Amino acid sequence: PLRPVPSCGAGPLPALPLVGSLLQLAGHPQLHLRLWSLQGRYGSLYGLWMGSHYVVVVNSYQHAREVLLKKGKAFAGRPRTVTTDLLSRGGKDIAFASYSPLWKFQRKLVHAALSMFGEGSVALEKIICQEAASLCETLSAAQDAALDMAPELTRAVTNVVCSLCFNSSYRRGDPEFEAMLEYSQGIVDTVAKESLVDIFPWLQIFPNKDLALLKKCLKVRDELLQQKFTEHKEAFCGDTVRDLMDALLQVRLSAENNSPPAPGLELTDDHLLMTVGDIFGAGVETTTTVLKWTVLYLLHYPEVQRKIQEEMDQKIGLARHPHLSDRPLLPYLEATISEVLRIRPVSPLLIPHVSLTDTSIGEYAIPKGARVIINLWSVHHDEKEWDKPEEFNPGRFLDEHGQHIHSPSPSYLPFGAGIRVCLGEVLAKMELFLFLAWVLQRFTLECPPDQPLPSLEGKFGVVLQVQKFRVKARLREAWRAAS
Ligand code: HEM
Ligand code: PLO
Repeated sequence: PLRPVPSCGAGPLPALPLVGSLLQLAGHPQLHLRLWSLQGRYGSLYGLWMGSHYVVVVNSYQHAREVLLKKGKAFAGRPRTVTTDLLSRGGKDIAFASYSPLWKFQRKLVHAALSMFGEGSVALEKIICQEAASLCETLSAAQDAALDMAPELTRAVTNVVCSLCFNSSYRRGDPEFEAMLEYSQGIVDTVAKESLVDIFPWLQIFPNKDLALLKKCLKVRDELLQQKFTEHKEAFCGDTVRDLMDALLQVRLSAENNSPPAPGLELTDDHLLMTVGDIFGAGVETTTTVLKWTVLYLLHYPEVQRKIQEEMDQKIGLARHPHLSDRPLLPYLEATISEVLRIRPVSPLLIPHVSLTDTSIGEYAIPKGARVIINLWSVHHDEKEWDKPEEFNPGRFLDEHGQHIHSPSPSYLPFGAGIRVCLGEVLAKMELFLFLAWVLQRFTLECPPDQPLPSLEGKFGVVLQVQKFRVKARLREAWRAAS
């Protein structure tokens, strides 16, 4: 039923159009598509009630920019939900923690650590290339078989974040890695099952099998994190900082040696563990998902794959491996990655934001405490902004000479923007570029014969997942001849 919008001190602004009944969302597994299609009836900005929560849905980039950039601080909160509270021990991480001085401090620390170990560091490039080489070896060994690439892609990506977070890596078949694969899938399947908005808050009262699975998976994750933490504490001497965990330990040590931290600024063990857990979880699930989507699109669009390979043959050749410094030489590959991030955004509703004060979006009043969903799917599929948005066309990101990449529309925010912008953008782009360049230099990826092309429909959840599919990785003739 219709309910009034909560009163708001933002002045004489009109209240938003209100979606009359939640039934309009029911039974639709793809929440982003449902919220997208409701625009037809309610306009691009509308409100709805989910249980006791007033939720505002933003479907246009003008409003998205207003929320994320222009009024970023007013909208920098996060909602608390049953599942994310379990995942983050009540918001002691970064992604699911609401705005606070401690959250700001955690972000700053991670940002500094990522700049130190990651972004642009020769050591990190070496690690990514090592993993890419190992991935190529596995593909070679599986020559012509119909292979599920997912576990190998995940292992490659996991080893990169593992080395950043814990200075360690996994071999094939490592039981700890297998356990991690299983728990992480369980978490992805259950966290925010009905979207991060927790449409069904009664989950708390009636624990069901999803909640039980989430708790079981978190137990395994927590044991793993705790073990890494203990090992690091024992080995840490304060001089050498090997990884993110050491960096956080060092901050705490120097805080202990100086004056006690200001109230509310104390980094507890929980904060430390949840922060690393976030980077590890985000680092693995997001980048792997994009790699899977890219491979899937290359199966559907062999001409795009051919063009990437032609560009590589011309600019790099086959006598050496691709380097990070080759990025400006391979605009078509970069454009392909950009197009995948547009057409299948990893996080189609971002993570919900919360207004921290009475404020406004466009000409509408937004009360303090409203949950704000930015529908990135709508922003990336807006017909007013994109020519044939349903079409996969990397060329749209290239200038007329095909030499430089640029976005043809400002309606493009794959990593969000503003105060809550993704912390891993630089790292993710390094990995995507290098892994894809290495694989496509050597292999042509094809749909196994006699099998239909796998579906391009995603499965909505905390990330937009790809359904399982198999690939034939054929060693390129040119590569065979050259080596
Ligand atoms: C948040 C996208 C990779 C760490 C986000 C958000 C998006 C996003 C859309 C939410 C922004 C918002 O709520 O306004 C992506 C995409 C990735 C990627 C498309 C890969 C292509 C990574 C990686 C890491 C990472 C590799 C870790 C190193 C985070 C963290 C947040 C976040 C910690 C929470 C930030 C906050 O709430 O303050 N990401 N991400 N992401 N991402 Fe990423
Ligand atoms: C993925 C499963 C892991 O086991 C735990 C985890 C931690 C951080 C989450 C990530 C999951 C999913 C993707 C998220 C990330 C924080 C930021 C990122 C939500 C649940 C995005 C894309 O917003």
